[in-house]
Amino acid sequence: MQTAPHALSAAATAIRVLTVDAVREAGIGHVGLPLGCAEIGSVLFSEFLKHDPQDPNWFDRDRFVLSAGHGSMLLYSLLHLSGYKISLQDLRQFRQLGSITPGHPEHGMTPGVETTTGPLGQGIANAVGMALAERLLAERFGQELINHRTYVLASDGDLMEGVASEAASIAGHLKLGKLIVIYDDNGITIDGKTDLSFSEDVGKRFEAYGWAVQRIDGHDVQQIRLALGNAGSSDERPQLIIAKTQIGFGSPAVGTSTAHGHLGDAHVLATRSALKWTHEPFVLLEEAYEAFTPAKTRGKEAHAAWQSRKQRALEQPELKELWAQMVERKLPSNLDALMPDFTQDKPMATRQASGKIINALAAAVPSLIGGSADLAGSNSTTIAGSKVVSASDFSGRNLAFGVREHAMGSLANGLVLHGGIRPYVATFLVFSDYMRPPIRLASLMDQPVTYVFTHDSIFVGEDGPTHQPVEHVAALRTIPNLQVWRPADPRETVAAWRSALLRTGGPTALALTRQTVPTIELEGAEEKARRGGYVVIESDGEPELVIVATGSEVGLAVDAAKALAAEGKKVRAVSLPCLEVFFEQDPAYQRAVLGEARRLVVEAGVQQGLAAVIRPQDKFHGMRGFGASANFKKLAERFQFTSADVTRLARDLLNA
Ligand SMILES: Cc1ncc(C[n+]2csc(CCOP(=O)(O)OP(=O)(O)O)c2C)c(N)n1
Ligand SMILES: [Mg+2]
Repeated sequence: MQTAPHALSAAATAIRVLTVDAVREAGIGHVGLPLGCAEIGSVLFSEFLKHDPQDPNWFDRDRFVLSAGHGSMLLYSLLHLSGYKISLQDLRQFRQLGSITPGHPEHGMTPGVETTTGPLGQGIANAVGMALAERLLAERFGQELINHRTYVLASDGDLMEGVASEAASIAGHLKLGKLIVIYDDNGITIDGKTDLSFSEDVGKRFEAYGWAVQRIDGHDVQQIRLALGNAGSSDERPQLIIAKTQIGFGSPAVGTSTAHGHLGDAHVLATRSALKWTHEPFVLLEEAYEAFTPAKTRGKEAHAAWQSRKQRALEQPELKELWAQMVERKLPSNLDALMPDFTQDKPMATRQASGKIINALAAAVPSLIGGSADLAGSNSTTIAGSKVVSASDFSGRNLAFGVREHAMGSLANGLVLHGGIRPYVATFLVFSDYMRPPIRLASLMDQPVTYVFTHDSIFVGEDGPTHQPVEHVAALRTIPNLQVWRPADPRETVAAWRSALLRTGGPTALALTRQTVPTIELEGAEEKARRGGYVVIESDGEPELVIVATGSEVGLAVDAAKALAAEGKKVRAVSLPCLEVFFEQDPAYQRAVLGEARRLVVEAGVQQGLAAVIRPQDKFHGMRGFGASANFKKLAERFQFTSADVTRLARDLLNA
């Protein structure tokens, strides 16, 4: 249904005045995109977007992602006009402390904001994850329950970023036909015209990825309407609508990079007068709201119809259970019983243990869907007996991301934000840097993504220093709200996976070994590891020295403690698989584990991440530079990570 022309035009004007007034009130912000995309936003929200502003979490709503998060006033204005719980007062509070209208859209802060955007390229890549989630769930629950589109508004900067290319390439490959990206092709970025640095034919590029491409004038409502209608008429390929717009439309700075940010007072006044707007700031006409009234009614009806379809469908007990497990995130009550019992197994690499855990849980945790950036075998991430997801078959649970770590991380955010899926994604730990931006965003958005990072130290071996992480565990530990586990053996790996699955408020990174590690011989090691740190070997009496280690170095600490005990020394060995969890324990427990004696802290990585347990009187033994290309046993000798080395270092410290 078409919105009446006068109402559409009133809506576009309302977006423009709200934007210039809110940015002026804040003294900072971005007007260019909202002024340039006011028609696009109005047509999309009033005529196409399937949503129910009364329930921003309706599961089968269309998703809208403003990938160019700096244009947040466009989104806030549209949400306000559409009837979400964002008042004019909230808009007046744009960018103020504690407001629900922060500088860039933030997930969880504003009703209707699907994901946190601002770092360019992330939003469009998140949207690919959301569109993929839709297909995966539609396959499982049927089109009656899952059938929605994912819309994106992306800018020049978004499409310059490499992650957008990676994500668009996957979207084309998987033929995610319900993904519709509108490209705000205004030819301007902060430094000036895009021809300074950007001259490819974006349309041809996306056509080459397998997308359908349309080109329109982004200020012509009829063209916008036709293009969105076309895009929605076929689900065969993802859709790109290249909309030529004028940044800062209506302001004296139109078409220039000056319009990207905020305008001076004179420009604000000139813009208001060009729009023939004489009302006080934050006063709107009824006509502007009128444009969105039919969409509200449609959304409400569609939502109610969906509710009754859902009720009927979930009368089937299996579907009801699947809905609870996937959409409502219900975990099996016997999670611990499902975990593999490694007590009788021969020693193995922790990546191998992780693979066994994933497979042991797969049947009971259907939301667990994931994969690797072309290293599924090495990362042990494949769910046996399940297919690789492809354009023609979304029933599988193994996602082949190709060699695209950055997009993999961003897609994982889209998958988890969409709901219904507990994604895990994998690569070598050394390449975690390639996906650091989405890891940071998952942490910021409190989203439970699990990262399976294998080959976690120099003991990768012959692939050499390019493949040997030394600073990565430390670097991951710097990200707030990310829990980093470096388990020492299979049972600690169980504790790590258990923690990742039970976590609802943030992501978990698992740093897993390539090489076989000795099994910790301790009753109840898994339960103890759940606290993030525990005593593996207690000394006979008050310890004179405590050896603290993580991951593959715990075995060395154990050997050293035993060897020194034989010499009559009192040495305790402590395993610290997850610092973040350990430091959540009560202080008395932390003190009891770490003790007062001097510490030798051992981890085959750089020192920074362990600073919290290293006091001036303690000693760190780890890596001070990069590794080398050799067999891992030779590397252990070269970098002094043998049991004899750790025993000697401990003895030195005892005698110092
Ligand atoms: C990854 C990343 N790099 C840099 C920035 C800073 N930044 C914000 S907007 C922008 C470019 C603006 O150009 P465009 O994306 O075309 O938006 P427009 O000015 O047209 O609104 C840049 C570099 C950012 N937000 N994210
Ligand atoms: Mg631009």
